[in-house]
Parts: sequence; C-alpha cells; structure tokens
Amino acid sequence: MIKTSFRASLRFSAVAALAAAACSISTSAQAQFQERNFRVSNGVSKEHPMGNGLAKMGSCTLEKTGGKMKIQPFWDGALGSDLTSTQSVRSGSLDMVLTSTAPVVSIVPALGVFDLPFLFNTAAEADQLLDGKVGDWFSAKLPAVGLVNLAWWENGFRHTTNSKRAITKVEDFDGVKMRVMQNTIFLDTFKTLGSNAVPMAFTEVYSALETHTVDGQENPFTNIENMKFYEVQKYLTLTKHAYSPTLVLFSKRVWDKLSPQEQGVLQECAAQGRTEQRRANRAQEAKSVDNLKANGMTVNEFSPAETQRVRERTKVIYERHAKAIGDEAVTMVTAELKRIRGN
Ligand code: TK8
Repeated sequence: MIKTSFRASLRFSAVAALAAAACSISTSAQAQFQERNFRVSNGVSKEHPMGNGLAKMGSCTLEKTGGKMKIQPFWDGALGSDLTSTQSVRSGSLDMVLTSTAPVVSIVPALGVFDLPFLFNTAAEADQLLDGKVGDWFSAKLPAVGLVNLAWWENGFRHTTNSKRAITKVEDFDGVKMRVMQNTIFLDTFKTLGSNAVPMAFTEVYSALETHTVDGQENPFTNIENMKFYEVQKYLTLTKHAYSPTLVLFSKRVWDKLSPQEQGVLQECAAQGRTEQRRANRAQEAKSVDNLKANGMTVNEFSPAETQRVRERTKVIYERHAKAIGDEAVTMVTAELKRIRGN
C-alpha cells in the first residue's frame, strides 16, 4: 500500500511539476508580447468579407499573445484612400492597410503585372501563384519602400457597371466615362476599349456615380454589393477582365520594433485571415449576381465571340506596359501560369 501510494504521489508531483512548467513557459512566452493595438485602414465597409478576414486575424493575435496584440480596423476610407493610407503606413504613422495592388503600382511598378487584362483565368491559379515563390518575389520588393506584405488576400475578378447602357459589344464602351483605379494600365485598358477613362480613389466612386461625374466603374461583385453601387448603376456586364489581389501591408518602421515572436504571430494570423477572407469573399460572390439583379440591376455577359474580341483588343496593353512593369515580373508570372496550367 505504501509503495503504491508513494508511486501515486510521485506521479502526482511529476504531473504538477510539468503543469507548473508548462504554465510558466506559456506565461513567460506571453511575457514576450507587449500591449499592442494595430490600426488598419480599409476602403470598404465592415460588412465586406475583408471584415471576416480581419476578425479572424484579430482573434488569432489575441489568442496567441494572451490578449495583448489587438487588430483595430477602420472602415469606409476613414483613415484615407488606398494610396494615402499606404503612404501613411510607409511613414509609420499608420500600422496597416488592406489595399488593392493597383494604387501601389506607382510605388512598386512590378505589381502592375496583376492589372494586365485577362491575366488570371481562375481564383485557384491566382491563389497558387500568389501563395507560392512568385508571390514571395513580389512581397520581397516591399520592405525597400517601407512596407511588409503579411499575406495575399482577395479583392477578386472585376466586372463592369454603368448607368448609360448595357455593354453587349466592344463598341458599347464608346463615350462611357469610366472610373478606373489609379494606374496607367487600367487607364490604358479602358481607353483602348473606347471609354473615357478617369482615374479616381475608391472612396470617391459612389458620389461620382451618383452625380454622374462618371457613368461607370469596374470592381469585383463584393465591392459592387458592399458599396451599394446598384443604387446608382443600372447595368452590370460580367466582363471578368482582371483579377485584383489585396495586399495586407504593414509598416516596416513599426515592424522593425517588434520582437521575432510578435512578427511571427502577425504572419501566422494574417495567413489564417487569408483563408477566412477568401472563403467569405467567394461565398458572397456566388450569390452576388442574384442579389444585384434583386437590387434592380440589368445583368448581361458577352458572347464567347465578343469576349474574344475584347481579349484581342486588349492584348496590346501587355506590349505597351511590359517595360514599365519590368520584363522579369511579366516573364516570371506568365511562365508560372503556364506551369500551373500544365501547358
Ligand atoms: C478598396 C479598393 C477596391 C478597388 C478599387 O479600398 O479601388 O476599385 O477594387 O477594392 O482597393
């Protein structure tokens, strides 16, 4: 009996010692984390799937740091547009911004490759390219301009809306005043299609459409829905003319003050946020056409022959902008897409 109880007491004290050690490790591990509150700028509103991604990222950072690392989103461009927020992140006065790559092209020209018309055919190939060595190659260019890309999230495939007419053929673009994102590739693409392209920050688009300063714009379904563009746009044409990635940009000035453990938590939680944000974005997109029709939009898509005409018409964009983007970026992306497609 004594022997048994002695062994039992030995076992108990061993377990207690292990539990205490584990507890002290986790306490000391969490001791590596300081109280942090990272502010994030978004151009969309909190109901957008970007909100799902940031909620997941934030719950992850809280859990991994014992509640010390908080993510605080700001919505509707309250802290600035994609470009002005990105500049604030570069200066260190803002911690994070979720932005399309397009406005950042003026800072890192190679990102312009993602604005080339009809580059991606599917979200799956975009994920594979962006989450692999090619995506890493682009992210590696950002620290030099004061930015750290924590992960690639999804803006999505872009479609065209306007208030003048159903765009059923290339000629229907003629004379339509089209808001485009602020870079020369989108500007050139929509001019080449015949429209009167106007670069503009996303935060100004709704009022520009409402006042007919512009007739149309182009965006993924979730943005068209989230920003209620259907209130000021009658026609939606499923052009699927480009796929926009979203950068999760963190300030390098802030980043460099963090411990390796804190940096690791941000990267791990941005990756968890990516999975959730893409899932939510695609789930909403699946319902978008019905939702937009229910909200009064007239929806059409090009015939296969017309799609081919649009693709042919915009091929010249590749030749005109390859040099500004950089031959290495264009060659690498097109080669990787060939590999992914097995051709
Ligand atoms: C939101 C923008 C938006 C983009 C645009 O901040 O500007 O049209 O598609 O998603 O990044």
